[in-house]
Amino acid sequence: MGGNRTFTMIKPDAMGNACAGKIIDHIINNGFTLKAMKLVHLSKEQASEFYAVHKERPFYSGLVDFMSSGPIIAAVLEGENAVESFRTLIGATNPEEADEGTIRKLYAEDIGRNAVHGSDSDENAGIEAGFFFSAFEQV
Ligand code: IDP
Ligand code: MG
Repeated sequence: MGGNRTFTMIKPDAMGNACAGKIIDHIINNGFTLKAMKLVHLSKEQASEFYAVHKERPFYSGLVDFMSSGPIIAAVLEGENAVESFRTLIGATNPEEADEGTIRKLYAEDIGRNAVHGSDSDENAGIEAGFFFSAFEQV
């Protein structure tokens, strides 16, 4: 079983659709606790750095443009087996393939504008949380 922390972002599409509050409710109602939270507008440089692992992928420049197009909410979440259980809660990357009731099924527009980010490993959860929050900002 994995660790008890993961990292999420509410992406610009969900912020612009007034869905951020509903998504935060959904996360908390499914047993996660907020350990840090911040509203930020990433620069293109910051979004490029955050998603650098995808820089060879054809969707990279569109992803960077999208993620720097408006504010996001970044948050650290605590919950049992957090990385895996949060990815189950958000659903598949492509909302057309996401299970009913998942956050992406409910709120995402398409594979590019897919409402939320969820870390894919304990290691990346720590790295991604550190991108936005210092240790003392995480309760
Ligand atoms: P994940 O967010 O479900 O972990 P990743 O494969 O890590 O998915 O991709 C990171 C983000 O890049 C996705 O959430 C999505 O916003 C975007 N993305 C991934 N694949 C595509 C694609 O084929 N077209 C457009 N955007 C994509
Ligand atoms: Mg990913």
